[in-house]
Amino acid sequence: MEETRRLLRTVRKVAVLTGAGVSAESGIPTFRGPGGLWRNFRPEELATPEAFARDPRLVWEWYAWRREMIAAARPNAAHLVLARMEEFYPDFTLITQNIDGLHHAAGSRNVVELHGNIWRVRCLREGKIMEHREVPPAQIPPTCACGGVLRPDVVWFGEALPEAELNRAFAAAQACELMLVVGTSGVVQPAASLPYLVRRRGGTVIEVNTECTPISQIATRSFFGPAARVLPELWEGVAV
Ligand code: BJW
Repeated sequence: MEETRRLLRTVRKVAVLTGAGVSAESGIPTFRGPGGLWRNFRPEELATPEAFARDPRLVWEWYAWRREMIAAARPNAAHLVLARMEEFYPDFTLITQNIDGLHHAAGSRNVVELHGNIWRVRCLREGKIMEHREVPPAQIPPTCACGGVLRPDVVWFGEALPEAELNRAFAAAQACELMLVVGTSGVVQPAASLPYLVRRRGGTVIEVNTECTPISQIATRSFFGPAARVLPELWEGVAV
């Protein structure tokens, strides 16, 4: 751990990739693994455009349930340390697959939300994107002023990621000296390819996860334990 702290003290360009595990200790279930969201729901029934076309009500009920959990959640020690890191490094990009907005709530600013945000909706008729914070939504599925059906502004399987965010994520992976990969199973593309890109360029990849993942095979170092404990430990004494 001391060696990694030394590295964290010397590098200047840092990227972070987070997944559901970073919010686990805020009480938000992960997708895969024990208690994961996919254990009780089939992704193809809920997180695809086809599922939404077939049964928008069912999909919205799932998102309404998740909104309730997220609305009650607060950033944990892992989110807070990542926000402090941003103040320390001259070049810092936080790439997240999470849609819960907890990195912003913790004070992070340069955040790339690869899979969208649960507090935004998109009108299926006009394509307009707007903030929508009703918990629970007054109407399910909610509708736009134009009469179109609103969908959560998140990225489902088979859908393209938002171009600007994807470009920012690849640019950060291309430029960073070190990437911290926190709480992701590393199986969903294209996000999972970012640490591989860093390693191919000769950069350092530090993983924090409760379990071994495919990224552990290529990581320079993996620290196994809950992010809200491991990240503050790693950061101890770095920014003095
Ligand atoms: C802790 C912890 C603690 C627990 N501390 N750690 C190449 C090969 C094969 C397939 C594909 C491919 N390229 C694309 C695909 C298809 C697909 C894909 O990747 N499928 C794989 C599953 C096989 N990808 C897509 O479809 C993507 N789109 C795409 O590629 O489009 C191409 C295209 C181009 C042009 C036109 C059209 C199309 C889109 C992917 C969208 C993913 N969407 C979701 C839902 C988002 C909305 C929502 O939240 O409802 O995103 S799925 C879900 O998985 C969610 C997550 O962001 C994502 C990643 O999950 P994550 O964050 O890693 O969570 P978990 O649960 O998997 O892992 C948690 C980890 O934390 C575990 O490791 C735990 O151990 C750990 N942990 N507690 C630290 N306290």
